[in-house]
Amino acid sequence: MAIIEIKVPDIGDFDEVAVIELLVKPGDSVQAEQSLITVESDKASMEIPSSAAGVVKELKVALGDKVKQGSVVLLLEVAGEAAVAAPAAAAPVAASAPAAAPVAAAPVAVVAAGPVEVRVPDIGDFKDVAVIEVLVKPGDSVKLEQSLITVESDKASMEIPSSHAGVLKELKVKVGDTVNIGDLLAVLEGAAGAAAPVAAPAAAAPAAASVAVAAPAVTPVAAAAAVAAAPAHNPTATPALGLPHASPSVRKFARELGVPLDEVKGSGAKGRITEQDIQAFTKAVMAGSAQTKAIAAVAPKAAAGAGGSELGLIPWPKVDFAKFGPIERKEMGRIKKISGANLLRNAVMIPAVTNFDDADITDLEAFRVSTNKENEKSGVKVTMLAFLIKACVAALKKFPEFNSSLDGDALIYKQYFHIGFAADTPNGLVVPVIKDADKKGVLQISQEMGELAKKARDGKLGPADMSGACFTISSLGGIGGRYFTPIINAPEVAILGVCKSEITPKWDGKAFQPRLMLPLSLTWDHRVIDGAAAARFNAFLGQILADFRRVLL
Ligand code: CAO
Repeated sequence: MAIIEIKVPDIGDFDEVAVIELLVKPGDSVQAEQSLITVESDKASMEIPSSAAGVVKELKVALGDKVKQGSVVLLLEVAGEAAVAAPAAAAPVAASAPAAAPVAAAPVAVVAAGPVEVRVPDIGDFKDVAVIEVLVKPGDSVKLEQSLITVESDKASMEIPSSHAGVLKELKVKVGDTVNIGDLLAVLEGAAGAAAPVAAPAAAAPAAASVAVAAPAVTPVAAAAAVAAAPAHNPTATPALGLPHASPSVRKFARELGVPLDEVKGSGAKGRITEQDIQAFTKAVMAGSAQTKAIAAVAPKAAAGAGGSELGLIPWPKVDFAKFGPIERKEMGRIKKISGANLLRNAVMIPAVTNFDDADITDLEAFRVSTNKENEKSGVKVTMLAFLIKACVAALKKFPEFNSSLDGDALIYKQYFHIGFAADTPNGLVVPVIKDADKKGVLQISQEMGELAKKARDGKLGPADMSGACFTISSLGGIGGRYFTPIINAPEVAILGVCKSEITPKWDGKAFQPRLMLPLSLTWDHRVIDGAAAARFNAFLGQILADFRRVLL
């Protein structure tokens, strides 16, 4: 047995960084490379790993301490002589995060007349890091060093800054992609007035400019920007960027449990979310009935296609598909994983029933078409969905239990009317929310929906855009189909699905008339609502859609 000092390795140009999290305590057994502490500068956070395996004897740092390269983190009791030599071997591991600093750093812009490619700079030992946030969109004016995307490994999150200033012409990555050094991120139209190049290679090879120019000119400021402005650790940036304030390991832990970080309240310094907060959140979700506990425990695993035994079910079938033909395995994107776990919980936990009905929208559609003709120049297109939102608000007012949520044995009746709408995006399903739809006109709702749907497609929706809904509408009307059984978006108690309207012959007492009929599929939570109320809700909705003047009554 021997006692060795575990020190902060080379962390690039970070001079003094604050210890913001202690991940181990005396008596803990740690593995080589296991993270010991999290440190944070104003631009980045990173975990400092152990260079050897052993048992923690004594912590030499406390929360809030400032450390730099060489500072002793803790004393570790290691087995045998071999382990004593380990500290030297630790450097490559620990150096992985800061290795990005020297190369990615240059605050030097190239004057570029034509398009300039911005590529992923040297990000050290990080391979195949996931893009978890896209911070700019085509048309944006980008400043030199402005962060373009956030990437995340299991040890660190970092923002990748732009190597040039200019107008963003094209984004080459999206949320869920994985990137490596040299990958093309964006194409910029070079801005006049950018600083002159200091390195010959940049001028010679614009495509490689971000990396080539960067290397020679390292400054501490630039290094920090390049290594990783982890917005999760910058309280002022957090709300704007919509990324929760938590370390990479905590975020990984939350992902493993299927916990939506943006719903967790941080109890750490500066509102930081800790592992304990995730545990407490999970416990709170599970605190309901025994059934709730079982399902909360199984949902994330089952969503991943594993397990099943926790509910007393037979195991998920395991098939070697390659035996039957060629296959390709692709990891599911982040949004799909998160929504999958939520959908499964909602499908399993809610005793849901779906009522089908049809609404006559012949006159409403004619009104919508003529309104759009009149408003052609305004650029705002009135959509059927906007009318549906308004009609649903009227129905929610008439049937308040549809605007409630279960809270144990009580019902919370909401006196506000925020309506979510499902939006199909390249990364999966998201549900942006029109706030206070009761106070807005159909034109304003149409305009906001257009903006939110665009934000959704660009992967730019923040938690605020997606929270607070009372009721959700899922419209497949632009695509097709007749009816479907949407899954309730808990803790809401109902969801309306609409499909493609169709001219249908309707008997008016004397003759068949061609009427435009909109198929409605209303799914409701039978713990809160009963079948008669659901039939009345649909019938009322039908009356309003048939004659929209009733909305005023
Ligand atoms: N019946 C007939 N036509 C309809 C219709 C309906 N119920 N609803 C929309 N349309 C028409 C529109 O009028 C439009 O036609 P024009 O371009 O000729 O005017 C066309 O279909 C396309 O509409 P849209 O789908 O782009 O617009 P929207 O306002 O209806 O919907 C949005 C916007 C964001 C909800 C939609 O794009 C979307 O993502 N839908 C998918 C939602 C989804 O995936 N739900 C499933 C959830 S469960 O997995």
